[in-house]
Amino acid sequence: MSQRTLVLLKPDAVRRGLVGEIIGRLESKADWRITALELRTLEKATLEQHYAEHVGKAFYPPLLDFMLSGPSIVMVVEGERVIEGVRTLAGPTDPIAAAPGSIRGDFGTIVRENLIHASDSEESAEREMKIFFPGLV
Ligand code: IDP
Ligand code: MG
Repeated sequence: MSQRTLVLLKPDAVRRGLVGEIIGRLESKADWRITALELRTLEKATLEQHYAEHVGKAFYPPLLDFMLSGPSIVMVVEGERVIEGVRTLAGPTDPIAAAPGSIRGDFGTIVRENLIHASDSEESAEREMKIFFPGLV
């Protein structure tokens, strides 16, 4: 089942020079391809839409500050079961709990700066792709 998902490489990943390493892992999965990609400093309004489900939580204001702190890579990845697949490659939200071999498990230590965002369902993917790539068909 071919799908599309919205992936962000967060400002920590860009600052630390991990873009090539992380994209390499995504590209190495059989049949997956990147169909849109941009290095972009995200706007506050965009992030407010993207993280709307987290408004009111204690981690929300510092999360937005962090996401505004430098450019991110914004991309769409397409391929077989890619929504669940990128979440698996990323690992769980807390990088210390994430298994070695996962992106968060290999490179992260603190929860906020966990390197990557990936849509968590078909519904989220559709919603998020429209936020970041409104022209995408
Ligand atoms: P996810 O990115 O694994 O889907 P969410 O629960 O949707 O995780 O949270 C969105 C992002 O907010 C996380 O990736 C992380 O950067 C940040 N975050 C979530 N929970 C916490 C927390 O308890 N402390 C600090 N930051 C958090
Ligand atoms: Mg999430």
